[in-house]
Amino acid sequence: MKTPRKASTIQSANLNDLVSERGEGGEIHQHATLGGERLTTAQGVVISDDQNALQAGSPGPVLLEDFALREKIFHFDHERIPERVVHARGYGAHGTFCCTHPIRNVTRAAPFIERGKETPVFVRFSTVAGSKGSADLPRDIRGFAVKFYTEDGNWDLVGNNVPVFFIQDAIKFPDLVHALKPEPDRDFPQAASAHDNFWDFISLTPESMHTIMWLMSDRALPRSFTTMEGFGVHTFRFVKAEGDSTFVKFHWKPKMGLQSLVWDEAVKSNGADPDRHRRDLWDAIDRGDFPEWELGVQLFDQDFADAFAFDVLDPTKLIPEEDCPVQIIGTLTLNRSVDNFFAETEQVAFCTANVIPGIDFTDDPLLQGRNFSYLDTQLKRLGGPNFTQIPVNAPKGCPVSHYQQDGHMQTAPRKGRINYQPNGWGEGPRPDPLDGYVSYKAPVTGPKARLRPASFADHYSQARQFLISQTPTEQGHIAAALVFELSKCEEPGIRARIVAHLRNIDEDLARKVATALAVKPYPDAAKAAAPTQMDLAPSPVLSIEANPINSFHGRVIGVLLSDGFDSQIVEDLRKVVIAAGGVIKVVGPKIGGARCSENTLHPVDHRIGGAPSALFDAVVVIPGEDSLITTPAARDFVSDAFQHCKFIGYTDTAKPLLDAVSIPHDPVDKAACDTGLCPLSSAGSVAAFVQSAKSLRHWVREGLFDPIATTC
Ligand code: HDE
Repeated sequence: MKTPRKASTIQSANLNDLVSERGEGGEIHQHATLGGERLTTAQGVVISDDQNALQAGSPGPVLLEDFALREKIFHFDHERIPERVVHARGYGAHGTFCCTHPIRNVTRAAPFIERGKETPVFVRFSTVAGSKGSADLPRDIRGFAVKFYTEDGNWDLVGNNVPVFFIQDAIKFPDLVHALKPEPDRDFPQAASAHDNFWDFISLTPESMHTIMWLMSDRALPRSFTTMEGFGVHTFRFVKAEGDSTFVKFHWKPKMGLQSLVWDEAVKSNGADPDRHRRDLWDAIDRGDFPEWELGVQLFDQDFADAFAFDVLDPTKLIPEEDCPVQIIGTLTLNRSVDNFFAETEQVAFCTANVIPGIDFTDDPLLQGRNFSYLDTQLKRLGGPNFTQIPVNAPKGCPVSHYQQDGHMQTAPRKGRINYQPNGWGEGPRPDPLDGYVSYKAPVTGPKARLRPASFADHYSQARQFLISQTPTEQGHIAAALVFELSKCEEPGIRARIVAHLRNIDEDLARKVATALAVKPYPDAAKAAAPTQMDLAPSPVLSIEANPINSFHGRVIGVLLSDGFDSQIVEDLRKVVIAAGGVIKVVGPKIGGARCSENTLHPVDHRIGGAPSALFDAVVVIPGEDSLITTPAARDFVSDAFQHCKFIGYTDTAKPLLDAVSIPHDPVDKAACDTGLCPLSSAGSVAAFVQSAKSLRHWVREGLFDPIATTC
């Protein structure tokens, strides 16, 4: 655990730094006091005054020769670079990958050959659709890109938080992204798939149905970066020094377990804290609670691939863990936030083609297209071919030696006369045929043609398998999400076409959606290139709810209180929550603090109204003299927590507020928490509350609300 970063304080000396004085003619001179670090131009010339432009007369025309003004504004004018065309909104951190179970028997890849070996990494999480300034919690897939700085060069595992993708061939990607992004005439909706163009494209792209099930599921509303899985998506190859190859699929598994928000909560969270995910990661690293993921691999050979029900090169398919177990091989720890967002998170340049000896590609057509795209996009975004010299992109721990030269922003020119090879000067780097990167000798046969393999034809079976692997609650969320999204489409034909696809996945789901959207007549099932396999077994690991984690680590409890509150309860709660690795945030009427029943002033983290319960994993309600029943934001706080199925701890003093919003609380003597509503009166009851709150949601309560009715 590291010592938490000290909040930066504004030194009072700095406040007095700028001195305003009257000159002889009455003019105002603003200048800095002497001492401390000196301000310079980018050329290193010390600046005497950066508050007043150089003018002829006072006031008078500003002179062209004012190089300090010209340089400052020139640089400001060029501060923006093109944002990423997808995954524009992202957040990164540094960390370490530690190998826990070496797999030398399948790969020579440097990070995986020795137990305890540490490889530095940089990770960037992102949303796909929204622009750089969009909110953190739209319904969307998340990027999970990891750059490993190995001694054999940089390896980028550029994955997502879902294991499958919308399309099977890279040539469709620009259309998919155009359809998803804001519509070109009106430039809305921002960061949302709920619009005609997206669903029109999807309704005409049956191969996307599996990923659509994931996008409509709770996976698309992660509680934080630290509670999502990551997947390499494609099948890659591990290669041994001797050249033998094993297929591999990569999985990141969060140590905090999987956790997601419900839709209404995500919407409110976006309003209350659009930076929720980045703040959560920053805060966790800042308090020394370093987020961790395990890296797992599914390893299989050609025989497995041949026998598997789907093509392992089809990126719209996953391999169920039940069919091919995930072997854990190491741990990723994020332990250092960036020093500068732009320099690191914005300029980091990932590329699927960045591989190291021991890792190779397969013929997955999407992966092949990506290998082309990423280098190309970096050239546009970063303005030249030398972006590999930017520190966050530069290899660490291995020499870089080549004859590439010149170009924009060259900062690492080769010394001397030799800039080519072979050369007879006996100088400069040479290829190493023994230890250099050798591509796996995959045989290539077949005609040159624009063909989709017949083995990619089944578009519905795994969509169905995902659906039936979800709990009834989660299935309800998928139906509600489909209804919400399609209700935002203006063209009724699009809704009907989607229902036609749903009929190939699950008749119940199709009916529910069609009924809620009044799709009439009920459409025939879409014509399928391959019939749905109805007998695929559910894969329980695909459910979030079915795989709870018995821990409160990293979770946040929001405590709603008012003056005169019972400080003993807060004290007891703090002890239990901190011992469980969680965090408490106090929400009170005034940010200046709240007085307890003993009249002591206690700190308050958020003002009521500034922090709705959507921001917390569980809540405690302990008003004092003011019952808060006439405070609308306090009423929303508890009624939202109830509707979002959160665990609610409350004291007797909270009963009027619960009554005011019709929350049927329990009598105090009832066994704690069996309805997710937990009376608090003692240290024991507080401990029982936190123990119950580990299960995060009291989903049974959702039965009181019809998610479809509330979303359409
Ligand atoms: Fe990307 N993708 N992608 N993608 N992708 C980009 O590269 C692309 C795909 C993913 O944090 C771009 O640097 C094509 C699948 C992540 O900087 C671009 C295709 C998966 C990130 C690009 C795909 C991803 C990107 C935009 C279809 C999951 C963010 C900016 C063939 C396995 C990386 C950039 C970061 C970014 C192209 C499909 C993940 C345009 C052509 C599948 C996590 O090059």
